[in-house]
This record gives sequence, C-alpha cells and structure tokens, in this order.
Amino acid sequence: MTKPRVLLTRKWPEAVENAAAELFDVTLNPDDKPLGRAGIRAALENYDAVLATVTDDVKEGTFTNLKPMARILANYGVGFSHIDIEGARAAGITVTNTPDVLNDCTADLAMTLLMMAARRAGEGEREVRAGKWTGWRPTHMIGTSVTGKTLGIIGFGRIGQAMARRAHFGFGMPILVQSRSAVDPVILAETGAVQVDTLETLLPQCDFISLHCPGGVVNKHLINADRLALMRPTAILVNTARGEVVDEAALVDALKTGVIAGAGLDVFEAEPTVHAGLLECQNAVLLPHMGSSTRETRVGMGMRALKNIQQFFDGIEPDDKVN
Ligand code: 8YV
Repeated sequence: MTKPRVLLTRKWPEAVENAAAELFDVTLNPDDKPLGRAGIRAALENYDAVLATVTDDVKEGTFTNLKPMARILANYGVGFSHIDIEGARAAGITVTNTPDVLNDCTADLAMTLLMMAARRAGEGEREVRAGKWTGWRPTHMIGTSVTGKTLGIIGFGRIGQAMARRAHFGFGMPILVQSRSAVDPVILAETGAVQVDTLETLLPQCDFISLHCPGGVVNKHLINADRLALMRPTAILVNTARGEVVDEAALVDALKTGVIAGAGLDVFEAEPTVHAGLLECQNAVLLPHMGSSTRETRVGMGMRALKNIQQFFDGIEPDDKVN
C-alpha cells in the first residue's frame, strides 16, 4: 500500500520529522519559510495531509473554489483561530489540533510573564546589559509583590486551570475565573478558584489578569479600552492566548497613561509585527510567541499531530478532531 503524502508546512523538531518520515511519504520544509495563502492552497490540492502551524493563513477564503486532495489538516498547536474551521468542514477536510501536551509549558510561560512584569525583570535586564546599573539602593527597580495577590483568569480550559494551580498553590493567590460556561465545582475546588459571571465583575477585583480564552472573531478585542479602564491602576495584564483578544492600541494607551500598571505579552495582533507603541512601553514585557517552546513540548505536539493523521488514515476518528 502506498503511504499517504504528507506536507509539513514548517521545520519541525528532528525527532518528529524522523518519525513522520517512517510513517508517511513526507515533504519537509528545510528552509522553514511560511508558505503563504497560495502555498497552503496548493498544498491542500496536492497532498493527502497538510500539517500546519499558527503561521499558516488558512482563514476565510482559503477553501473557496479549492479542489482539495487533502482530507485532513492537522494543526501543530492547540489554538486554531488561523483556520476557517467551517470552510474546512464544507470542503470535506477534517481539522485536528494538539491539546494537553502544552498545558504546563504555556502556563509556565504565563507565570514567567506575570513575574517578569511584576518584578520589572525585563527593565532590570535591559539596564544591566546597557551598562546603566549604578549599584544597589533602597528605591531601585521597585516592583509589586505577587504572593497573596488576586489573579483573574479569563477562559478556564486546561491551560487556564494549569495557571490557576501554579498561582494558587505556588504563590498563595486567590483565583477568580470568568468563562463562557459554568465550570465544574470539582475543578474549581482543585484549582482553588471561584467563578464569577462577567468580566465587569472580575476585572476590578484583580491585581493580575491572565488570558486563556480562544482567539478568533468571538473574542476579538475582548480586552478593549472600556475593560482596561475597569482594571486597577496597579494591575498587570498577561496574554499567552491570542493577540487579537486584546486591542493593542488601547493597551498601549492604558500602559502609557497609567490606566494599568503593566503587561506581559507572548502574542500580538499582527505577529511577528509588534505595535510600535508597545516597544516604547518599559512596563510591558514582550516575548516572541514562546508559550510552547520547550524541547519536550514541541516534540510532544509533533507526535500528537502525527497520531491524529495516523488515526485518520487508519479509518479512526482522530482524538483531537475539532470540526
Ligand atoms: C504554538 C500556540 O507553538 O498551540 C498554540 O496554540 O499558541 C503555540 O504554543 C503555535 O500555535 C504553533 O502552531
């Protein structure tokens, strides 16, 4: 039997590329250049499976007048707001993602951002590297304490829950959560969290806010100027979810005028472009979408994506089918 023809749109960790080559007739992307919309359409028309990432534009219009050969689009990543899920379904293409394997890693990075913003770690590092550190003094680089402060979590899926555990059990933080659906009381008890109904109730009560909801149209600019104004002037916003969830222009304004005290961001509205105003904000910690970037997790994500296409070609519904 001939092996399915599979395309990896980006360079993957070597262990996963090797595993893919054992299982399938694989085409790699050793140059690691994003394919662009036309390249993705061509891939969907010429391969049995396309293994995509967040840098692939598979949004509305991708499937219009497409004659797909691919029957599965396996995303390397949990978030899939870069994929037109309905369009894929209408074109007869199954879409899968890679949940679970990146929960801890992403929550670790959210905690890193929270700590860095609270303790001004980015500013301090920049000062040392610039040769501007003049020595210890009682009033130097004063940040804000984290232990015992209240954390608000928006979106309470697996990553939000992992964040709650770290903050509550590691840092003694009371946790408030806001989520579209009612969270199981057992999960709330396990994570030391209390659910509130609305963002308007949540935001004024928190010292830190961490975003863990999906991106896409439904949550575009969920955090806008009005909602930033509801946060405490001492509060810090952390985003490891998706850039579009925050109105970046409004955030720049809030950071510059003291509406909120700081931000820790791993995701941006127009990646890899970062709003010029954010670059000017010393009170913003900016990371280049690193939430899942550990050796273990990136291999885990790849293996999970391979398992999904293996199940699909074996005639089994993939574990992580999202449409
Ligand atoms: C991934 C992420 O690395 O999984 C996600 O949703 O945001 C990242 O951690 C990225 O999506 C790769 O496609």
